[in-house]
Amino acid sequence: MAVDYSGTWDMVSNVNFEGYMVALGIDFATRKIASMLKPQKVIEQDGDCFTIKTFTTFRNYEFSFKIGEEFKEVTKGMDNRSCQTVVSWDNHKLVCVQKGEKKNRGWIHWIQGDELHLELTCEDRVCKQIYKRTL
Ligand code: VL7
Repeated sequence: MAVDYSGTWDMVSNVNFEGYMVALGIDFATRKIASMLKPQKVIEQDGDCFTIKTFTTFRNYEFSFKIGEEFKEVTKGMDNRSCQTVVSWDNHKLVCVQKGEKKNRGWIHWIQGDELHLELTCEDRVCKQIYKRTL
């Protein structure tokens, strides 16, 4: 395995999370709370099988997938929509497409040095987050 995402990662930067949440239709009050959060990601990777847990003091989200297998994802605790979701490798990047009511929805993860990068897209909004490994 050329790249291993496993580990515990703490958010260090979050650009345009507001725009991403607006695109998802998240209400004002929830956006104000969510914008203050510093999520922690716990990723378990076994070959092509992943579990990504996103923890905050407000809400948590857990999501498991196998590369190339499309399944129904319900974004519970976020915008509570159903998507047909599939994650693929693009070289060492993890590319997720979330087909559903929202156009152009998905995310990309990659590792750069000791950083985990995440780009979240919905419609014309892109949020860019960076995480560092917990020491
Ligand atoms: C993306 C949340 C905003 C509602 C709560 C905010 C709590 C934490 O898609 C994500 O991760 C992928 C890639 O790592 C794996 O599932 C999580 C979080 C964006 C969208 C919606 C605000 C309310 C957020 C659970």
